[in-house]
Amino acid sequence: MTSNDTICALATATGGAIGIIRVSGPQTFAIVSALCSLRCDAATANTIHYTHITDGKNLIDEVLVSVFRAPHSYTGEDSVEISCHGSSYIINKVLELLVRNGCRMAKPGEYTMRAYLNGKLDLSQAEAVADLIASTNKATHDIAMNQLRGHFSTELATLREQLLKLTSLLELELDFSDHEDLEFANRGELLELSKEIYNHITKLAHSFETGQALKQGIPVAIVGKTNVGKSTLLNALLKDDRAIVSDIHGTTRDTIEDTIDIHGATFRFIDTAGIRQTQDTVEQIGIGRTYAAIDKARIVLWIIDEKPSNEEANELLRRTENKKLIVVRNKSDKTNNNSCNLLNMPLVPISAKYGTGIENLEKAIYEAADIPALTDNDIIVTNARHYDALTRSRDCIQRVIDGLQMQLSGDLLSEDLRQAIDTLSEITGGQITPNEVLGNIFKNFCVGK
Ligand SMILES: Nc1nc2c(ncn2[C@@H]2O[C@H](COP(=O)(O)OP(=O)(O)O)[C@@H](O)[C@H]2O)c(=O)[nH]1
Ligand SMILES: [Mg+2]
Repeated sequence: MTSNDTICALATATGGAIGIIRVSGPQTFAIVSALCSLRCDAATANTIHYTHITDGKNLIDEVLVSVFRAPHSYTGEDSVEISCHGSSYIINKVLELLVRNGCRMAKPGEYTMRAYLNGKLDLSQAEAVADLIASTNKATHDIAMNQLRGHFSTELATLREQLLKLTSLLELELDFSDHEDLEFANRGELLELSKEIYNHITKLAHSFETGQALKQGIPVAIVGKTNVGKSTLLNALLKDDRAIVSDIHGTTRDTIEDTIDIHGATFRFIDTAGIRQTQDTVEQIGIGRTYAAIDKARIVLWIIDEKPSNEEANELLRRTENKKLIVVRNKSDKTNNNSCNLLNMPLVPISAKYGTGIENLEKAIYEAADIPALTDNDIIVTNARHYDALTRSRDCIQRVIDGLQMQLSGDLLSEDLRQAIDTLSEITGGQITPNEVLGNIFKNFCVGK
């Protein structure tokens, strides 16, 4: 599936020392050769050549031209990368000359889209390219790299094989449908296999929550009474004076958010208004936001500076029922009473003001996040499109399971099975993907990728 037009775009960010212009498509070699003395079509694949770009009269730049031949290039087409000096004048001039000689300016993600259409990558790998470029820490980098290297695709292929096996067992059952004994003998096996597939897809779908959290920063709410040192802790974690610290109760009235990396994962800390009874309406709104922050958080740091009252403890435990709760005992410089019998929970002692115990706390936060060790084979779903396809496919399998349990006939079940397979195939683009879907995927890429 080759494209007719030859495209060009700047692939590097502007303002650098060099700019790399990518050209790809059937006329690449002819067009680039028209701008310089290099005969691209005669050049060996994967070689770099020093040459001059001219507009016919004037020398524009001394450049390096890398030559890639179809199908052994990123796009699978004949391609060239021109490394020129990073001047915006030079870059625009070279692009202008390329267009004048027959190129078209590339649309966002068009190189990767061509790579996909030429079978160099599947759709989930193509999306991983964008994730890799956008990755800002080790965790998001590792996930994108795993996906780019095809680990997710392999996992999906395994699921597809299991689904096909299920289909063939069902067909076998249909073939023998006259023999009632045989039909019942197979149903147990079918049900077993269906449940296995269901659990496998569920596990993948569940990883999306972690994937989202890692992408956006795992939300951590810092809560507690007024003046226990929440804002001081936020500043200590950020190593910056982000929040106002004072000994006046109710200083923090709104939530303040910022992110930091701990052991390669991004955490989004939310400092909140201290919880207390108050007549101040603005502060009351702030306390309302504190509760909202707890709801959104995955991890809650409950800061105490003395033994909390039963009332405070019950309220907090109630509100953090399905969260990871870390009880932080602040102001350890003032007193070293670090036990808290009332809670019967382990405490992390710190002094936010003097920065002691912060590393321990960071360790506890990282552990509470329960980030799976991203070894080579771990799959974490980060893409909403993939998550959507997984849940739809799982619904189909659920119908198969229900059908099997209700002794529905095989032809009814195989319809749901087929749909489950097709839905999973959407992720890698194994089925023909409509242009509209492709357009939506690649429009978020940068130009030149
Ligand atoms: N001695 C001591 N004082 C602290 C510590 N952390 C915070 N404080 C003080 O406690 C007061 C309230 O701190 P702040 O961070 O504004 O509390 P918040 O209301 O929970 O945000 C300020 O005077 C801080 O300097 C600490 O670890 N040790
Ligand atoms: Mg505060």
